[in-house]
Amino acid sequence: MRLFFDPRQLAHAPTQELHNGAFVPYAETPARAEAFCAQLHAIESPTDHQDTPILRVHDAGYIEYLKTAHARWVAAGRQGDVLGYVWPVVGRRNLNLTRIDALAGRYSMDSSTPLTADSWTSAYWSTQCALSALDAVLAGDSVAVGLCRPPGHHAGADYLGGYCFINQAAVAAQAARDAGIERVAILDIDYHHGNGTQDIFWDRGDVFYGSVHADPATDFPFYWGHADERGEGEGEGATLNFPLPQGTTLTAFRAAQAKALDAIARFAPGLLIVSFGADTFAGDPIANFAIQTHDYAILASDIAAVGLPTVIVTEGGYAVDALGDNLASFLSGF
Ligand code: OKP
Ligand code: ZN
Repeated sequence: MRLFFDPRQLAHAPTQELHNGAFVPYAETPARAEAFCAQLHAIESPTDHQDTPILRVHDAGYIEYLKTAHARWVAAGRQGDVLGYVWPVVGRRNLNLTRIDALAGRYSMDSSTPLTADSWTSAYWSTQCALSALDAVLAGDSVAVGLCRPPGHHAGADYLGGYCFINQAAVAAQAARDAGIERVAILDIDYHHGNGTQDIFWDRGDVFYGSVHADPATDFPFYWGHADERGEGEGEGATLNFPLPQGTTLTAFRAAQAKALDAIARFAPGLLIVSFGADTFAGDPIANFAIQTHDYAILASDIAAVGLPTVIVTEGGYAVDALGDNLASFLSGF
């Protein structure tokens, strides 16, 4: 199984995030990626696919913002990381404003995702890992892994949020479409709903999005991931959400994943992309499910049993000391 990681993914390192009204240490640390790598062998450097596949999914103005936001922040006399504080409420006009604080609101969905001078570089190489894993599978491997950090599933076409800047799963799915695969399915089993991935493919019938996650009535990102969200237009029925209550253990999680996998099998894709988050782990510090380390191998075997060529991209997982074991257990199921 080929695995891809680039050390430039470690550079992005915000110090704090706004959480429940206070600044707390940032949970999505470079140490997470070091934990992946400590446990895995023969990790390869990704191939550089440039910006083109990223721009197939993300808005050009948004990508320009990611590249320049920190320099604009410094030019405005600020210190520390870029963080917005005013958001255009849904329905406000899309004005062509240039002040950094206006842009920070325009291009984000939350206040938990500080942007540093290195965020673009780390997110860029995280995305190249997903694209390189896709290359391996397109060349005939049954499964390959992008060790993606920062993660991606909360990032939409023109917004960052939830520790995410570029949506690796979405960029890989679109690249697979562009390589001639007619239908692509994305299975998202991070603790949090992947609102960005859902938004990107909401009205499309060629990319299926199925997610098992904590009920957004109680958990981030709140405004997406409810069971009645099923896509629209040509995408109607190609989005499926399985929200579960806090405290969920393997049995209920596995049953929900089985429903998502049934729908994926019926969709008959040429490729499966798995957004894997280990924040469903019982010991995760910012999440509330109760999956055990050895459970991940079982969940992965169920996915492998569907028999689809599979690209795995990593999303969340914040119990750093257990992260390597949890990922290794998951990969062992393939
Ligand atoms: C990203 B991924 C925690 C506040 C909530 C956002 C959670 C993003 C999770 N301090 N912050 O889906 O694992
Ligand atoms: Zn998560």
